[in-house]
Amino acid sequence: MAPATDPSIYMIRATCPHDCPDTCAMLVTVQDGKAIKVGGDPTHPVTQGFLCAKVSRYIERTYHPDRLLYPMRRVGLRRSGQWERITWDEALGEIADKFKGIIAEYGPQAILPYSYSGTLGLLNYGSMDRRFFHVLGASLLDRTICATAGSVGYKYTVGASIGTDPEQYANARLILLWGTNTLTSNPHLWPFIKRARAKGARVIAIDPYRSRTAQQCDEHIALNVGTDAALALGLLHVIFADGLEDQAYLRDYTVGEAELRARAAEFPPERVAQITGLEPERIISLAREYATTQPAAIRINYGMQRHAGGGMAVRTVATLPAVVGAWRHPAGGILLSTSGTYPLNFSTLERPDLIRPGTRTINMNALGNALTAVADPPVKALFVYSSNPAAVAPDLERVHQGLMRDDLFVVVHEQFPTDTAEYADILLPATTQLEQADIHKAYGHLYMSWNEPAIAPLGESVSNTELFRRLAARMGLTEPCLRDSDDDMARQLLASDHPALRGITLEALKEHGWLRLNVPEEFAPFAAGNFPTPSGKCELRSERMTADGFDPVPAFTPPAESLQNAPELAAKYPLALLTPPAHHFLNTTFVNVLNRYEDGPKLEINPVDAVARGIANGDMVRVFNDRGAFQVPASITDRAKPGVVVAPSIWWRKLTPDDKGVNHTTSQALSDMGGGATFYDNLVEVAKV
Ligand SMILES: Nc1nc2c(c(=O)[nH]1)N[C@H]1C(S)=C(S)[C@@H](COP(=O)(O)OP(=O)(O)OC[C@H]3O[C@@H](n4cnc5c(=O)[nH]c(N)nc54)[C@H](O)[C@@H]3O)O[C@H]1N2
Ligand SMILES: Nc1nc2c(c(=O)[nH]1)N[C@H]1C(S)=C(S)[C@@H](COP(=O)(O)OP(=O)(O)OC[C@H]3O[C@@H](n4cnc5c(=O)[nH]c(N)nc54)[C@H](O)[C@@H]3O)O[C@H]1N2
Ligand SMILES: [Mo]
Repeated sequence: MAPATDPSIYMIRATCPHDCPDTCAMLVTVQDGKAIKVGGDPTHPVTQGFLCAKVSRYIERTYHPDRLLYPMRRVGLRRSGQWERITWDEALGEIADKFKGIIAEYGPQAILPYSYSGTLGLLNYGSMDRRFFHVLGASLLDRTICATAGSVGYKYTVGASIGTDPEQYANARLILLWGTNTLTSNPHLWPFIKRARAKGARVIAIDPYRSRTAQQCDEHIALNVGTDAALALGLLHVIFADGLEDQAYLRDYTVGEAELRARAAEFPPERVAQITGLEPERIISLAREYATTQPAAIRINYGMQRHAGGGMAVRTVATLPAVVGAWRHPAGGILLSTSGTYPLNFSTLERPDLIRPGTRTINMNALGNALTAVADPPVKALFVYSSNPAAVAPDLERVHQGLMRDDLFVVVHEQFPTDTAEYADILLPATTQLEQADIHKAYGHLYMSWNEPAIAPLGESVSNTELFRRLAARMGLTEPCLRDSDDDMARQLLASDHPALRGITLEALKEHGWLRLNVPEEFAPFAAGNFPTPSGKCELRSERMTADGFDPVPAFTPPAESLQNAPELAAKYPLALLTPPAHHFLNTTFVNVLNRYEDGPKLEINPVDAVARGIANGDMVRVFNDRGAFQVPASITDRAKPGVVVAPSIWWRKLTPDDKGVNHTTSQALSDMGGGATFYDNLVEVAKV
């Protein structure tokens, strides 16, 4: 960009890398080689000139005194915090030697990469690392910790992660924020919701917890945890019973109407009221309001799918817009994620063709088992980057046992001394977004963007792509794609004849910073059918589901840990624990930098449940089940309804009272679809310490 009047001050176009639907376009002011300010790009239609409460403090994070700046080798006992600084040459040499030894003795599958969403930049999220581990022959990691249950469920109904353009929410007349805390986890959608409201739209939150978002809505429907599919079937029951469905849309653009009608008939309001804990009258009135207010837009996100029945819940809720014909309108329909709108060339980026046939896959949610119970071969080396599994993975007691194994070689590539970094044998310094190049798509809008490095890497930190280029060279791997530059890989990713990418070249992105996909301004993807399903229609009945062993018709699956499915467990552990993100944290990112804005780890508990246990506000409580326990102060509030306790998350263990986290109680059990995590399907008991 053009320099400002003082030539030592200039602005760089960057992109927020964090795991959030908003993927903001940022402007970074640099003076004498130092970043001094970050702001939201005022010209970007979704960023609209503001950054969230976290990323607006990105300068503080970048230059934080705790940044890891040099490679280090563990010298004391694991977790003793004793390190010695080593050179990159020594670090790479030691990793290469260890890997070669493990491969010789156990084969390459004894090496497990573990990464997730420290950055969503497409190069640093997954490119050179994937190529490196594929060529090596390492075990594959199934990256299922966040979104797979919902994505798979949504695809059965709609065909791909394509939905309502978030900018169109401004024109909706009714908005259901269903299992999503928009103000915290998707804040750049809120201005569009506010515009809709200014024009008279009503906004309803459907969430067991009175979240920050639910507090701001016109109405909050506090259903029981994990009962969304039952509510959706109840709404469908009323819609069909009252004849409020869009018959032409159903006839022309769906398959399975008869089966869906039959299923919905099994869910009269009285039954649904029992399951969801809502009044039958409210179920009836919500159904009528939804079916008769057009355009009606539903925003789901990933909250409702962190349950055993999460895939089916999303699949079921996603049938609603077709039944009432909401897809006819650009501002109607449903949005889970816009990911599927981007026709990017991921196979040239990640090179799955380099995977050796028969290579095993390890589900990242089962890390605890993988490190303690898997043989043939056992995991002998764990390489963690862009993730903090010692805090974010479920069943942390098992994860801890695994990470403490003397015979496990642990490498961690990090920006900060996280809980996971403490287990490392070799700790490598990672650049932040201001120090690395990347290319971005979004999962909550329709723009691509470029991230130009604003400053030189601090200390000796390197990006993920550079790390794996260096390691590949050091290990003597000769596959040519292991030498590609970041620009090479960005070009490979964009190489596509698809009309949506027309004009979106690396050069154009570097020049303009961000560009909208070539989709219509008034994007209404399914106004006239064209669902990317096998039938080309919205699949109310799905043959693919039958083939995959599921009920082909929308259904309600109660939580695995519920009175209905596990009465003995529910008697022992009667409280459902939810652990959604705290406002100033991004999973565990920012926790060390911004915890002063949160009032400490805590457990929100309803007065009814607190009194029954003799717990007063501020008392230290122990939250526990058979998997583990953690201690936090109790915060008595009716934001958590009776039977539900809420621990805003995810605190660094080292900042909690007992070095334990919420995930000491969560389970490695997987969701019905996609091998997803079940963080919110978690029964506990609470006692005063
Ligand atoms: N500030 C901030 N923003 C973030 C994140 C963050 O950590 N911090 N994380 C990012 C990531 S990785 C993701 S995946 C997204 C997640 O963002 P969201 O999809 O919004 O998901 P969660 O915050 O997990 O949960 C949202 C809400 O779902 C509710 N919920 C839990 N169980 C149920 C249920 O059974 N039914 C219903 N209807 N609601 C339920 C919770 O009470 C919570 O208020 O946000 C992203 N944005
Ligand atoms: N109980 C409970 N557990 C949960 C959730 C929940 O709601 N409740 N949410 C789940 C969800 S939705 C998700 S997505 C996962 C998220 O889990 P993770 O993907 O592990 O996300 P973070 O905790 O943010 O940790 C990312 C780490 O990557 C580092 N990092 C950032 N950028 C880079 C980079 O460019 N290179 C390298 N090498 N490192 C980098 C950051 O410093 C940070 O420590 O957690 C899951 N765990
Ligand atoms: Mo996530």
